Order: sequence, then structure tokens, then C-alpha cells
Amino acid sequence: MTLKPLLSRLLVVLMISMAGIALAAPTQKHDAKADAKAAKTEANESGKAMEMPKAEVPGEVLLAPGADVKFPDESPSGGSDVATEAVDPNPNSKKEEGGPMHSAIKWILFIVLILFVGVLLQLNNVIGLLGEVSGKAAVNWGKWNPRIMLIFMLGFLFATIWEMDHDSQWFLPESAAEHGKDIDYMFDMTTWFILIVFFITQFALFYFPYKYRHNPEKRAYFYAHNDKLEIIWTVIPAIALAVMITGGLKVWNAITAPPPPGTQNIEVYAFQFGWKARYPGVDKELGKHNFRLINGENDLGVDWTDGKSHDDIITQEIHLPVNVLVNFKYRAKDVIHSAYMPYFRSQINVVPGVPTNFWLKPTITTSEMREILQKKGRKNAAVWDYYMFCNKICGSAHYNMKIKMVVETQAEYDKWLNAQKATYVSMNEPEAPAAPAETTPAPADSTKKDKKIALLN
Ligand SMILES: [Cu+2]
Repeated sequence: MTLKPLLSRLLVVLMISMAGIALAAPTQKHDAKADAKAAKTEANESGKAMEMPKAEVPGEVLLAPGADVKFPDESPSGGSDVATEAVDPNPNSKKEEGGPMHSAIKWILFIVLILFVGVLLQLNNVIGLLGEVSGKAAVNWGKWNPRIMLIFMLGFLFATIWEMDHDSQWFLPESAAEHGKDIDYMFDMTTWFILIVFFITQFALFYFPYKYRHNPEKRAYFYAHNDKLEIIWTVIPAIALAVMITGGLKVWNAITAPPPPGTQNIEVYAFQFGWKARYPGVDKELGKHNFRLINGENDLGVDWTDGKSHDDIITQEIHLPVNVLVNFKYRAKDVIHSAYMPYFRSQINVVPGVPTNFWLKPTITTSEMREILQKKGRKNAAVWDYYMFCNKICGSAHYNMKIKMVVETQAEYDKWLNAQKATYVSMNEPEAPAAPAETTPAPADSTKKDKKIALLN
């Protein structure tokens, strides 16, 4: 054995380290450049915009202070007031966080990390070669590997427990719908079962290499096959899965069964990018609809020749009385959407041409849920609201597709519903003079405005 391979390995380690340092050095230069640029932007904002030279980065636009810039993605999504409010009023704030410089630094750090791993591997080779040169192993890995495994196991299991405890703050509060209790029970059971299995298997995975670590005085026992063991570790998981799946199917069948007779129907209509709700009027029946009737004036394609549609109310908020069953009848105009109500533990696809439905009984009013969230320390709990979200990536403004839901007492609900005017009636009302209409105070909710939007659409 000559020293040649050892020296060549050391040379490789040296070269990789040098490359890493060389790559890391410009990172600091870039930072300095970014700082200078930030200072420039600050000066720009303090009223010296006119004196500044043109932006150095291609495509970057220097903005006058307080300039009202319209971004293409900011266009109102389907006329939903709530959705429009949710748009970040200062899109620039997000741009400052990222940027090409930021990602370049990330990439350089990533490459340096890879090179560091390369250095460690090469060092390992060097240690091996040193052992060959000296004729004696430099490190007894048979002794150290099992110990490192035990340390890793303790760190890994501790990190798992910490993460579970830390992130549990993001868990949803108790279900606001009756059927949700069953879903939560299933979720908890499954999670606990998996956790127990996880801790047992992870302990075994790391402890056994330690227990049966290399010992020159012992000889390994050749143990190829055991039918009994095979049966045990096949049958136990099979039974566990069968129990979980049967329980899940039972709950699923119960919540997807046809709604009990007399359940109040509300039609929920999804489109790119928003929602509308249609309440049956005093006749408690929704009028017919047909996609061929969808046009600029009839967004939902309601068949106005059907007398049952004349008292239907199209709204842009979903109001529900507490402790009363409601059946959502879903329709989609354009692409597949998904009606997602996390607090009610409900989600179902909304598919064009394939009506779907989901019935539930809300049990916690909006104001009660605000109190629950307040106790959990949620920020802005006093102005929190239920929403139905779209949970199917359906296009560019999907992220903004939601409709406010209000769960209230029966008396509050009746008051709200009585204040709504049938869409057909308001459509056929003579147009009020424009100027005085503008000066009238806004209604308590957005429904009146919605009718206007429905007409304009
Ligand atoms: Cu959608």
C-alpha cells in the first residue's frame, strides 16, 4: 500500500473545501449589493423618486410613492366582496421577501451544503485509507454506529413529540356540525393507533442494531424463516385495517345517505371564481334550472318560466339557522370545484353536469365559535367568520374563491331571510333613478348588492 491514494483523497478534500469557500464568498458580496439596493429603495420612497436612475434589474419598475398599481391577478373574483377584501393590499411586500437575489443565495447555500457532504465522505475515505496504511482501523465503526443510532433515535422521537405538540395549535376546534363528531372520533382513533405503531417500530428499528451490534466473540444465528411470525404480522395489521375501514364506511354511509324528509334545501352554485347561493322562497321548493339558460342576465341558468323559481332568493352569503338540518345541493358552471367547509368537516366535489349534495346540521353559531377561538388565543377572533372555500385548484383565482357563511339563531335567520327579496321580483322591478340609489345607505348584508351583480352578470 502506497501513500498515493491517500494523498490524492486529501487533495480532493482540499479542492472541494476551496470551491465551497469560493462559492460562499460572493454570497456576502451579493448581500452587500442587496443592502445598497434596499437603501436606494428607501431613498426612493422618501420622495427622491425623480432623481433616481432607471432600475438596474430588467423588468423592475420604480413606483412613485403611494402609486395605485393594478396587478392583473387582482381583478375582482366573480363580484364577491369578501373575496376582494382578502387580496393583499400591498402586493409589493411579498415581492421584497423573494426576488432573484434571495433565491441565488439559497442555491449557493444548497451547493455549499452538498460540497460539505462531499467533504465528509472524502474524509471518511481518508480515515479508511489511514487504517489501511497503518494496518489498524482508525475508527471502530462496529462500536460507534449502534451508539450513533441510539442517539439519533432519541433525537428523532423527541423531535416528533415536540412537533406534534407545537403544531397542534393549528388543529381545528371542535366540529361545528353534528356529523363532524364522528369524523373527529375516526381521526383521533386512527392517529393514536398509528402513533402507537410508529413508536414501537421506530424503537425496534434503532434499538435492535444496538442490541445485536458487532461482537467478535459472538457468531450470528442464521434464522431464515418463521411461518408463525409471518402469520402474526400479516393478520394483526389486516384486522386493524379492517376495523378502521369498516368504521369509516359506516360513518361515510351515514353522512352520504339521502337527507331526511323535510330537510331545507339550499342550492350552492360554483363558478370561476366565486359562489352563489339560492334559497327556495315561501314554497320551500327551488325552481328548475338549465345550463342552456345561463347568460349575462341569468348567471345561474334559473328557469324563470317555472313558477317555483319566482320566489327563489339568490344571495352571496350563506345563512344557516343553528341546530336545523340543511342540504346543500351543489352545481358548477365551468370546471370541477370542491366545496370545503373545514369547521363543519364537510367537503365534496362540485362538478359541472353532475349535481352533488351534502347535508349537515350546524351546532355552533358564528358568535359561539368566535368565543371558542378567542379562548384558543386566535388572533382577530372577534371578527372571525365561517367560510366555504374551493378546495380544487380550478384556475388562476382559485385561492380567492370563498363565500361567507353565517350560523345564527332561528330568530336571526328568519329576520335575515325576510329581509331578502325574491330575485325574480327585483329583476322585474322598474329601474330606480341612478343618482338617489347611490346615496342610500348600504344594507346590513351584501345581498341587495348581489342582486345588482346578478343582473349585471
Ligand atoms: Cu374552484
